[in-house]
Amino acid sequence: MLADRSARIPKVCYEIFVRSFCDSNGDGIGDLNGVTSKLDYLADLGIGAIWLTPIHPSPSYHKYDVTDYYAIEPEYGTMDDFRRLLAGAHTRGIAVYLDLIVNHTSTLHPWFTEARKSKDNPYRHFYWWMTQDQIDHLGISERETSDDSQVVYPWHENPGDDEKYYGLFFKGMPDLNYHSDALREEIARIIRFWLNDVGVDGFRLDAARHIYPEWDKEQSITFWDFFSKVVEEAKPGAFTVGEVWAETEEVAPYLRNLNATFHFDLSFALQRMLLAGRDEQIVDKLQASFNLFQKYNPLFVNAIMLTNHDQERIGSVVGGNIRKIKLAASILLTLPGQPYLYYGEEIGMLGMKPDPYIREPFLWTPDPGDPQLTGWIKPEFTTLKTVAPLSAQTSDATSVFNHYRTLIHLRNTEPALNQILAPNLQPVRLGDDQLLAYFRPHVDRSLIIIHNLGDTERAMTLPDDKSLFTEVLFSTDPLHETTLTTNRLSPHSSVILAPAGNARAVEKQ
Ligand SMILES: [Ca+2]
Ligand SMILES: [Ca+2]
Repeated sequence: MLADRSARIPKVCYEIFVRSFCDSNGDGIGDLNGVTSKLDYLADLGIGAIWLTPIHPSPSYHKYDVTDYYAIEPEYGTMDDFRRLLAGAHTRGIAVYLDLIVNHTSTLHPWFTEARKSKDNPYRHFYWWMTQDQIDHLGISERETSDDSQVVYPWHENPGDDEKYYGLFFKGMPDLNYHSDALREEIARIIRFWLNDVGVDGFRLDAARHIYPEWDKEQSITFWDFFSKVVEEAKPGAFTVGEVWAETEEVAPYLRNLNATFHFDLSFALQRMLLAGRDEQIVDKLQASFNLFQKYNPLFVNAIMLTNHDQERIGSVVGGNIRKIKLAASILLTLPGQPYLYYGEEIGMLGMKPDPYIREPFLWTPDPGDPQLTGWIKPEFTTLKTVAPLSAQTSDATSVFNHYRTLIHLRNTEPALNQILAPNLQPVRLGDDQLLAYFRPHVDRSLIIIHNLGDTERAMTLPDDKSLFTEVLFSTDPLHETTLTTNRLSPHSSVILAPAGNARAVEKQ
């Protein structure tokens, strides 16, 4: 039964920041028809699902402040364009997840423009309102900053009003108040519209841990009882993946109602390990996480990523070092769970904060006048001087792109690698913290994966019970092409080993 359920869960996902991905009409802004034109590309890469950052009408460039949940942002296209995208994706076996922002709206959303008019407006209770006295009495005028919000003063003036409204992320993003049943009914309608009338496959859920404010925090977990019930009734099997940007212990309870949560602790641990060249007992930590997640949901999906649109790009984290960029991919794509690639990772895109510069245009070709190239921002990090465009990488067997592509296809075809439910992962103890080694047991064929995280060659000796794992299924180390011929592993190299007597795929370096 686990295998049946697993088969329906997309294996490798791809996050698209729509504005920066591909332009179809020459206005320099990435759009839905641009995404549709790249579905063959994504299918060839081996992608099973795409997560589109918000596509609803919004005054901001990132569109995380929605003004209409039933429409498409005109800069990105029309509802017909979206339906074509969806149909094209489904034809290719690619699921589509919509980024749904239910924590807050734009101040320009009609609910808020109504709510701010007066205390007796029917939409007033869709948001949080308090007088300064009430705020002071509860001691909630200031908050401690968190990874996902640097805001200290979350209460904002509504001119001419003695009550302030609560906006955790920004004064232009008032938080919705789910004590209102009328609001819950509106959200349920929106869910049903996208799942049933339009036909999306699931949602990526923004700010899932902030649905209720900090003083009502427990209710942020129970909110998802309501949400998942609506989803399940509307479209059984629709997928939900939540952004719970917090430590693993705080993330776990959200899995009671969400299929998946992003593993931020893992993302940061991988980044630290790549920088330090040392393992942090990550396999033991993952096993502990899985045990915890399992208590809340035996069918939990661990959504793993190197970075996303809110984090500095992995390429820049490792200083643009191509070997480390490949090593990062080798680790991500051999761990259990459902990996999410952030668009452009597969060509080694670079980017550091502020946010717009971790969301730069995808480089399709070396032509600065390429009509597909988005131009809403002048890139600072990913330029033709620093990153080889996709068209140059496809024909280069040693490129970052072909590294990703080979690994994704290996993951898609190797049951031990693509197991998502009941993650199969055990440590392989090699007694050297510069080596990261793990075992992926599977009835079809078990695999051992070994990475050298550091910049010196290391010796390795497999434990006695793993000594038959000498067939090289995949390697970035020229020392190991088809069989484990020496017990050395080159700097920043990875090998995937199968029991002797199996077929193999070897990557050129
Ligand atoms: Ca456009
Ligand atoms: Ca909230």
